[in-house]
Amino acid sequence: PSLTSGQLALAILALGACKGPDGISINYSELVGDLENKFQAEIKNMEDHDGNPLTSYYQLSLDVLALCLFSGNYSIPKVAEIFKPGNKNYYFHEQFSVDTSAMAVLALICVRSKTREQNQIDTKDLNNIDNHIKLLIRKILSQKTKNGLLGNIDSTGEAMQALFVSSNYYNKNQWVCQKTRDTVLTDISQGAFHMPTAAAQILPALMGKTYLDVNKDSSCVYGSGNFNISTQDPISVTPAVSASQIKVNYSVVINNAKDRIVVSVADGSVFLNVMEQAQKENATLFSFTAEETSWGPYITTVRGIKANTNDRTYWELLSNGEHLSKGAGSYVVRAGDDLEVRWSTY
Ligand code: B12
Repeated sequence: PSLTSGQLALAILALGACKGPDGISINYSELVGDLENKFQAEIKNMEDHDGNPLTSYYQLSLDVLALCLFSGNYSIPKVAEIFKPGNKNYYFHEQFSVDTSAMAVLALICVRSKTREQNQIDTKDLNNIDNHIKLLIRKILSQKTKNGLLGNIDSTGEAMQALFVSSNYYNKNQWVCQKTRDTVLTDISQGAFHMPTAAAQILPALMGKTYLDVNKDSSCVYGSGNFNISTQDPISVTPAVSASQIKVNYSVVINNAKDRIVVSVADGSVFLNVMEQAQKENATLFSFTAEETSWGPYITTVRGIKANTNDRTYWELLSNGEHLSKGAGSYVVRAGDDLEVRWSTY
């Protein structure tokens, strides 16, 4: 009961992927039944709260993907309706989320091919789903960077999977897979994927696999010897914290009110260490709580104010006015940084 819909969906996908040759047999029907209920609860929440799911579209996509692969029930017209590319849930602060839409493409491709095989889909829904996929892929490709990344380094693996399974929806010359792959391989040796979740999200694409493969009868271990990405040891996966101290500015911003403090932390510290130090020095202004998640500590409350998916609020992390693409547990701060946690809507 404590799992969110997407966490359960991921667990089902993981169990499916681990079906070894000797076959641990798992009774999926109970798990899939639970997932159906959690997916319904997401839709109900959207109906009651201005289209906001309990979690996120990333998780709804995981739900549909797992239900599709593991023969669960879901309504195809509903899927066609909620996954419209213009939906606000594909955006955070008006920034298109490549991760979210990549996951949606995987789910839609699955629904399309499964139901088509079984002649279960009517032409209107099929056309809608086709159009959604086409538009989402176009938007993902529009987020391609000069060095071939799709969105940022942490969305690239999922976007690669989406592009693998949707090659009928774009022209070959719109994406040079090798360029993307080479940039990812270079970043591996620089420790970009030292977090298990980050590694798990990039690995399938590097193996030429996608989440649509998980219910195939493959063993967990692929043919040995053919997997040799990097022989180099990653350079410094966790930043070395040295004895010397640096000074950084830290502020909590709520609407137009800003409370600022200068704190001293050890060189090599991360954002979270700064928050802890500020809290130690002034618990009234700088108290916070964090929850451990698959990406590390997620800041849930600051000064008792709690993030809430129903009104799309959260604590945004910024440095020198820029939205960070790393979390509080991994962003290494530098002397003089202007760090900020800001009460925001996405
Ligand atoms: C949805 C989402 C959000 C939502 C979360 C609330 C919601 N409505 O669910 C919002 C928009 C609020 C959000 C905020 C942030 N996010 Co975000 N988010 C995602 C996304 C698209 C899906 C997460 C998910 O549902 N996973 C599936 C479920 C089953 O797994 P889960 O572990 O239970 O999911 C929870 C955590 O992932 C947590 N979460 C979401 N984002 C982040 C970021 C960090 C650093 C941490 C520790 C936790 C966390 O919220 C999820 C729901 O509870 C991922 C994309 C991805 N590739 O994973 C990015 C992603 C995880 N987010 C990212 C970032 C950077 C952030 C922010 C730090 C941005 C900022 N500058 O403020 C903040 C977090 C600040 C804080 N308070 O600690 C990066 C992390 C990269 C990294 N190397 O650390 C990702 C990978 C996106 C990307 N490609 O850059 N996020």
